[in-house]
Amino acid sequence: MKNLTRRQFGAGIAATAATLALPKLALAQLHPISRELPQGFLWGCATAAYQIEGAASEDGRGPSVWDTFSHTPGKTYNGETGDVADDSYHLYREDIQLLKNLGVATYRFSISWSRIFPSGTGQPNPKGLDYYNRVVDELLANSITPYITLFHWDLPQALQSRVGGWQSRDTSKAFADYAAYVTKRLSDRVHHWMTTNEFVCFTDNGYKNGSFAPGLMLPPAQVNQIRHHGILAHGLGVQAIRANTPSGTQVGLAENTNVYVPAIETPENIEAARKATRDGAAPFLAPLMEGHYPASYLEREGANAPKIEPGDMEAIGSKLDFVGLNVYTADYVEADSSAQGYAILPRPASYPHMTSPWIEITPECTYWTIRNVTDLWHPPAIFITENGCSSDDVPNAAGHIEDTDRVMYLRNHIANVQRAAAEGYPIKGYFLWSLMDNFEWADGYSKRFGIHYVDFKTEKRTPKLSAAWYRDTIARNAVE
Ligand code: PNW
Repeated sequence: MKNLTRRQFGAGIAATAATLALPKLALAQLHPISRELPQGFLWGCATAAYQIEGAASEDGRGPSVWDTFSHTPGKTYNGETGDVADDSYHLYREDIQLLKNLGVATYRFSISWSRIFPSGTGQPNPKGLDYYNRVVDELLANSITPYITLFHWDLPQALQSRVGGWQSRDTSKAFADYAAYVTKRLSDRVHHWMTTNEFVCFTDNGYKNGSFAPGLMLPPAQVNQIRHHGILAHGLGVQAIRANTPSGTQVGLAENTNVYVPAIETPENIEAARKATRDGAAPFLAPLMEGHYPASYLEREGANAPKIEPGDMEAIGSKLDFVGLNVYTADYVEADSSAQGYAILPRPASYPHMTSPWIEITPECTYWTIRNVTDLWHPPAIFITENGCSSDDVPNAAGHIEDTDRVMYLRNHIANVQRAAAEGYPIKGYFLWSLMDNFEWADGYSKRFGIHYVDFKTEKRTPKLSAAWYRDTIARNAVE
């Protein structure tokens, strides 16, 4: 048989299929679709300081709002706290070996502000920085690139007590000082920085519905001002990082902007998903990318709209090197004739979710968040800075954890990341949440998100089936 090019072979199959009226599925099987990610795609895992470190009052660390909140009766599942968590403060070398065994190129972790500045501002605590120096050096010795988040919700309690935390713009300024201090000292070795993680979780959840620290329930005008101080901290933080690091340092953030998937991929619904994405991002990602709040947001909020000072929007709109997107779930939308131009579809009662009820299974979310954000704002690079799920992991008699539901979740989400890459969207890497089970905020230790099982009595780490699956995926640089 003569050698055929791929195209000739495909054409031949198509002709045969037409003659024999093969069902479409069989044709797809004969046409294997490439599942590869681009060369140099960055695979990683993510964690956050308060969720893994423990050592809550060691080496001069000051308390954060999460220490106070978790120690307040009734705020977290079973009153659980991050006092010990995964004890990664002491076991970080072991944790870096877990990363090494997976074959990841990068590790996203966060710095505890109150280890560096125990009272939020003022006198730094050198022992705090020493810990992160050790972590960075150990990562680099293992050829793993650090991606550091400066603020993953653990605001120094001193700032909450002194100025009301995010109620005051003093906190935004204090964040910039902290960012300057840390990046100046680590940027000889660390070239990728994220300012903040998930605005809505430390503003609305902390000060509007009270489900997260500091557990307040304030009226809308105050909440909008708090949101403004959150994005202002990011903006002042970007300026501070740029002023204190060598050129070439990459600055971005990690944001869980709402994700909208067109229910059917028609041009109208695709446009609807884009509009919904901008509206959903109105208090946070939209002003960062556009340098101003969307007019519709300011109109809707009216007298409750945030008070903006000169220079705020310039800082907030600082150019970023990348946008990190944390993505777990999405809503489906359709175009309609309403003023906003779309409807968010209600979910049928039968809609499936992972063990955390808020993670409704929507694997298309990774593709659509990358596409919507790119089409709206064209950032130079995008990372998925978090994606993963909880699972009711129970070791079997042999001690194995067969978390097939997590493998299903990851396979489908990463396939959608691959789709975005194949279509040319600027998706550069993927950080799985999370490296290991950890303190899941208000859910305490009741929800496990790790691909390594942690026995919280002994601190023993055990790779789950999903860790083996992820290692295999990374080795192939493809999703199967
Ligand atoms: C993210 N929700 O938080 C955080 O960045 C992580 O620290 C966290 O462990 C992870 O996702 C898993 O929860 C979220 O209820 C927590 O919509 C809750 C929600 C979203 C994100």
